[in-house]
Amino acid sequence: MTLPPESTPTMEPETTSVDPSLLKKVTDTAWSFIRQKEGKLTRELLLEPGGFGLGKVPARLAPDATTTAVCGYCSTGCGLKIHLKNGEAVNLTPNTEYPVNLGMACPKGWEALNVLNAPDRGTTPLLKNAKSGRLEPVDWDIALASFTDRFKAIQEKHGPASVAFLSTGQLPTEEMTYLGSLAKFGMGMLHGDGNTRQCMATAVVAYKQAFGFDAPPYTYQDFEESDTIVLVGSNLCIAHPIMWERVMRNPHSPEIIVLDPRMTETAMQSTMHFPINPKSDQTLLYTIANILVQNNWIDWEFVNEHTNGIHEFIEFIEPFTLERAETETGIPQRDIKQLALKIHEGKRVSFWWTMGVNQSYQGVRTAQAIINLALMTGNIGRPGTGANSITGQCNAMGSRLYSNTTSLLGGHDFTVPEHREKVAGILGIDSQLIPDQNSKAYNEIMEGILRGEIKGLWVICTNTAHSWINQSQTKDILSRLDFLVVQDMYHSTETAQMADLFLPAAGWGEKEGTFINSERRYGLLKKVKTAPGNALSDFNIFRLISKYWGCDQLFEKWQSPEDVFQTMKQLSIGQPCDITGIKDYKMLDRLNGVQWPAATDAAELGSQRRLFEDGRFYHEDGRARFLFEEPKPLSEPTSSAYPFILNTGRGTASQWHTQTRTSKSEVLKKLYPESIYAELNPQDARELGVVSNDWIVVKSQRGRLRAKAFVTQAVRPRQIFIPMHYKETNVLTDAVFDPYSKQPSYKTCAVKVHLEGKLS
Ligand SMILES: Nc1nc2c(c(=O)[nH]1)N[C@H]1C(S)=C(S)[C@@H](COP(=O)(O)OP(=O)(O)OC[C@H]3O[C@@H](n4cnc5c(=O)[nH]c(N)nc54)[C@H](O)[C@@H]3O)O[C@H]1N2
Ligand SMILES: Nc1nc2c(c(=O)[nH]1)N[C@H]1C(S)=C(S)[C@@H](COP(=O)(O)OP(=O)(O)OC[C@H]3O[C@@H](n4cnc5c(=O)[nH]c(N)nc54)[C@H](O)[C@@H]3O)O[C@H]1N2
Ligand code: SF4
Ligand SMILES: [Mo]
Repeated sequence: MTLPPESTPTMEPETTSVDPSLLKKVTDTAWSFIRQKEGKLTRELLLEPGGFGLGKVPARLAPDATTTAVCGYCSTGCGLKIHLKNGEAVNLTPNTEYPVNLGMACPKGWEALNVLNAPDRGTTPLLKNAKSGRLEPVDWDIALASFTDRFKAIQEKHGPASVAFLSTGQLPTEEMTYLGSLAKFGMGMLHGDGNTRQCMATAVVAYKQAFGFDAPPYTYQDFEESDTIVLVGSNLCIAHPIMWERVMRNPHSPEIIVLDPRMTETAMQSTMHFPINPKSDQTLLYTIANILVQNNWIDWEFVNEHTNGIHEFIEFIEPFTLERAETETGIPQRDIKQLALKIHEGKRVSFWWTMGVNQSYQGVRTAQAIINLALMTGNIGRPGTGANSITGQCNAMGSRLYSNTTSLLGGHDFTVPEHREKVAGILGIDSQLIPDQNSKAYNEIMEGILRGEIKGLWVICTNTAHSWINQSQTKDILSRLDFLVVQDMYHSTETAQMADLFLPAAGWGEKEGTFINSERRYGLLKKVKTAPGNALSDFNIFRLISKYWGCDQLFEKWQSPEDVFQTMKQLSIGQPCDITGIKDYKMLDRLNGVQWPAATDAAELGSQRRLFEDGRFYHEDGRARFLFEEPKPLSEPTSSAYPFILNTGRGTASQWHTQTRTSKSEVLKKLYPESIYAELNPQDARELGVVSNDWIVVKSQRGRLRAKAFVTQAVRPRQIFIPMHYKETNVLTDAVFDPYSKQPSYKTCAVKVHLEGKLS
């Protein structure tokens, strides 16, 4: 195996790839823990500058310099300047030239480097000792050999589909492409999904059905150009603070309308807040559509030329009267009328949605109810408009296009023979290696384990034993596996603790690749730090696995992430997400990121673009579709035994998901409550005899937790909100899914509440 080509994004490549003194030092330590395996592990492979984590300096960057990279937390995709000393990052500042964040960053971004040195970083592979049941350090050779032996043995006994993988929206796109290809084309797996199912599946399906391709249409400039901004189930101030800053820069005194059962930080700053009953959005949105129709506030020219299905939709929404809407949504009739009027009066109305919509047992149709409003008012394809799903993780969009889970690489379809032929041709592999069926979804993989059909699971860059719905069942399911491999930056995660084999991974800042942000912008991340101990970049772990598995010849072309990027370009040809106009990483860096599509020279395309300016959508007839369905009642209605509705989501701007990263920063820790808390309305608190900071007990039919009470008007009576960042939260949630997207409905289940020590 040869060294990967050097791809210095900001600086000229050095002539020698690895410093000779470094080479000696590295080999000395390296050979002491990695043995030659059938001549496969070569010295070059170990010394690869892309990041076997052993080299001290990132060889391609000058020792004292400032370079750039995009942030690795949320999907905003802010640009950062990273300052190096002796070849290692020592500090960072937000990039003032980057078109996304214009010099701003949130606390997580500012603290991004400081979570990399934590004592619980994985520095060596760990293998469970069969006798003691404890994880013990092993070298990479033993780790990779047991990975291969155990998974192969399971597949031989139970068939190839008995091993599955769960990936993520937080790896670079190139690593996702490698992983998905390795698992499905190299290792013969049929089933793989990822945490994007928990997050974006609803938006994916809603867009595919309505537009013909999974394509969020906006550019962030639209936040600044709207005169009416409608946020549905989206708490920008906390979850996307820099997008919110863009709203704050809007010079048109926009109407900011928030639909959220809670008075969130975003709702507090809005001009109109609708504290809608949980999961009644569909009714409200259909009623607004009905009002628009009744008043003939429809952009008929746009509708007639660019859409299908309006007449069926008009007929369907007739029964959605103001009376019905008031009863179901809890919003007074005059306010609903006012909302419809604002949407009509706005010249540039943009609709944005996030998890309050996606995480629902009826998410797809709710998202489409938003899309319908944008279509019928012609609010799409123009500045400041759009039916805009905001993504969550730094590379949620990358996983939607390249994780090889729900869709075949590049937004293709596993079930279409021409797509399989095309992808096989580009990869130079036999098309028979590409499965002709779709993967099981995350929940189906979990069910598969429960039924004993899936016996081996490889979890990469996600923390299932904290974030998946209904944890009591989840832990039981994971414990039934014959072999669980967890590949993570930290060995302390709830899932890693359950692993039979733990593989230590380099994280953001310790490797390179691209992320695709919410506005479809490819941004570059770089290796600015050495991974600790013997941790390796996921890219290199995948390469090693392909060698040990014996399928590395399939991926010979992919010696570096940028090689994969070049393949991704080819895969994108003819797709709506075409990126053939981006020459290489250097160009991406120079242009401050590039949005897809970029089918022609990206340097000529301008720094930002929105979709559908010509009114043409991706269905064969070029038209968008109105899609709708009768709303369903709450999946778990309240009762006298469980009288509260539990809502969950993001707590503060300083906490990230399962807290494996953000809990390692001393600065961030000062910015959020240490222990789990539950927001409770003062009226309920009085009835329960609870004051703030009392410990309360919250129970659902599935489990119980204790939390500190936080008494606040922000939640409505008989509702309670608990952030997702604490490991207990998902003990309560109910494993219910949207029928089309299979996304978990994390935001509503029935619970009871009482003061600790007091019988309920
Ligand atoms: N600080 C921080 N930022 C993050 C993340 C993080 O962990 N921490 N995670 C990132 C990720 S992956 C994601 S997906 C995004 C999520 O970003 P958001 O979706 O904005 O965050 P959530 O708090 O999950 O949910 C948003 C709102 O939905 C509301 N909601 C609940 N039920 C309903 C309903 O029935 N109708 C309506 N209209 N609203 C409802 C909740 O009250 C909540 O305020 O954030 C990203 N950004
Ligand atoms: N109740 C409730 N539950 C929810 C939600 C909710 O709103 N309510 N939201 C859901 C949503 S939208 C999401 S996106 C999920 C998120 O759920 P998870 O994906 O489980 O959350 P993270 O903490 O981001 O987990 C990422 C893991 O990857 C590791 N990691 C980070 N970088 C790297 C890397 O480069 N390589 C490797 N190998 N590992 C790395 C981290 O240490 C961490 O363990 O949670 C979902 N769960
Ligand atoms: S808003 Fe998101 S991308 Fe920007 S600095 Fe914060 S976490 Fe990073
Ligand atoms: Mo998410």
